[in-house]
Amino acid sequence: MKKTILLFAIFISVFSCKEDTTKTEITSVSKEDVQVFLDEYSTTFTKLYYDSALAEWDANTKIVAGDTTNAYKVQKANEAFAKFTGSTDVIEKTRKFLESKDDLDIVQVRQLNTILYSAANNPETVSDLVKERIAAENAQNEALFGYDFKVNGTSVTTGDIDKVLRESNNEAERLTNWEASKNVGVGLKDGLENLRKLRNETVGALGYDDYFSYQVSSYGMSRQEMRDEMNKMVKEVWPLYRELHTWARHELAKKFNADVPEYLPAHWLPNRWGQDWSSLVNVEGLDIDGVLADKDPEWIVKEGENFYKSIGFDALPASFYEKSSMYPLPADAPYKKNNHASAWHMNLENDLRCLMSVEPNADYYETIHHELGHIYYYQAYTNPNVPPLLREGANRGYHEAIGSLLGFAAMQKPFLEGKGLVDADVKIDETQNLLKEALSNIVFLPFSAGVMTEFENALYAENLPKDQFNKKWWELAKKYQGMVPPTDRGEEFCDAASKTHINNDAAQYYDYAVSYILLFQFHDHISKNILKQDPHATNYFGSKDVGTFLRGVLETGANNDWRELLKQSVGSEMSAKPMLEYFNPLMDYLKEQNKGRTHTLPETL
Ligand code: X8Z
Ligand code: ZN
Repeated sequence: MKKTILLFAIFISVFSCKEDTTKTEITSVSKEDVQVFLDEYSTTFTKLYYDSALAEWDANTKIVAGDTTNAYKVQKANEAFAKFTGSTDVIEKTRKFLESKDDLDIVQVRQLNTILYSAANNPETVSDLVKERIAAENAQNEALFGYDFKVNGTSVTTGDIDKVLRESNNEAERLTNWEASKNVGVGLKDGLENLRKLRNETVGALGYDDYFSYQVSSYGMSRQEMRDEMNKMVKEVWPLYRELHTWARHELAKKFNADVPEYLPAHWLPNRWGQDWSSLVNVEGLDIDGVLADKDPEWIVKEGENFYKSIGFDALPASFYEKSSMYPLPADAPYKKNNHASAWHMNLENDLRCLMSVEPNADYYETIHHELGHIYYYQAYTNPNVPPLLREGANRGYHEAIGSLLGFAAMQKPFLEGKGLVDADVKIDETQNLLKEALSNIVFLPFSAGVMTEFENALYAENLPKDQFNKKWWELAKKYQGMVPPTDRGEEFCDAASKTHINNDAAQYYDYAVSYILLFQFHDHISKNILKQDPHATNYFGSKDVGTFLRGVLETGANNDWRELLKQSVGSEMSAKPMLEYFNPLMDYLKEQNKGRTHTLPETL
């Protein structure tokens, strides 16, 4: 996740200590009055935001068992941020100003709406609940990232577990590692139930039905509209997913010398949640893991930056390298850090940081591009035309799409060839390559738009009982992913909570589904209209035209409506069409492979 939103979501009125235009009775509203209010608000907001980010940064990069210093600092900083953003005085003034919205500039109106959106997460009227939520969020984060993963009694990193799941042919070893990866959920279940209540109750105070509806509202959509949109996406990719599922069942049964199972056992898949199966295929001549294995992690980071520089973006500021936390801690380090990649816009200015655990493999090659996409998005909208309150993506899905787009492009053969990472003379099997891409991009949608979205909808909006958390999770995994647990997983477990976002990026995972759809829309446009290359074989490297196009999308931040921006930039509405078109050539191959095989997933969802 990117960190801006998370912090936006967490807030004193220092207005009261100023001699203030904001306190006076508003009779007629002028743009100037509103601007004074917005400027004052933004100054305080930015300062408190930075304090919060600094405290959060420390709490996520050095988690010491039993140490309460970080928790205390996070609590203080986030309470100050909450008190300010949720102040009743701010809410009343903002609402009053919005009554005259027709007389204001659109950018002013959008800032006022952002103020109300932040306020809804932290209303002063329920300040005790807000404080309780801040404490609970921090405790959950510590329990998640301070957790000591153990395999056969030995501490391991999540990177170690991921490697086993990607590479091991030993089913018993896979099972032990998979189970070890889920044990973290056990200690998170009570916390998740408590957070569900606190999140729902805090946003409820300003009229939101539930926390899911609150998070979705930032797209200008209702809960049901988002669910419908997600459902539509899954339906659109379903025929292809169904073929991939059938293919994978047979492929994996062969690998493990087992009968073909009706559903995919979760520990057979090369990812803790079954969200990415791409490492099932190794494309000869395009072995990125092989190429990267002997590189330093630093090299991978620099390669990511070089790509962005090549299309016309600036070098990263020196402070990025000084302040980021890029590499994994050893398994026996006396403290832990957040092991899930994130990008931070610390002060909504130029303090930009990544928190990662980069290792030299294809997953991290993709992830460094993803995180740098957030960083370059931050940098692009940090300009005088975008006020601090609108220094966000056009929507959260856009923010996730940009870096994933460049990560995707940096895996295509002409790109790798141009960099000398693969041999130009080697012919690769295009179908296998497309299959590998589908195992990442298509396979992700039933998980993101289906399992994650429907689980969080049930959790927040349908009051899913605690003694059904695990049952629901696995029902959804079976329905959408065709995946089942290796053994019965009772309610003593909370497997959903092994996924970072369930704990600390709540009710937002559809952002990633949106981002994959947008990615293919952007990629289609760039390939066909800018590079004039086949979307399956592009080389973005060095193209200033690609950089100019992307900058145009990024530099306006949240000044505009995201739907309009999409129409302006790629000329169409949000649509899975480019994605489906991209993978269409794979259907024939998969049907041929699956001839005579039984499909265990229904034809339509
Ligand atoms: O969480 C992330 C990013 C956070 S900035 C690394 N992603 C999702 C995940 O890991 O589940 C990227 C794609 C999906
Ligand atoms: Zn991200």
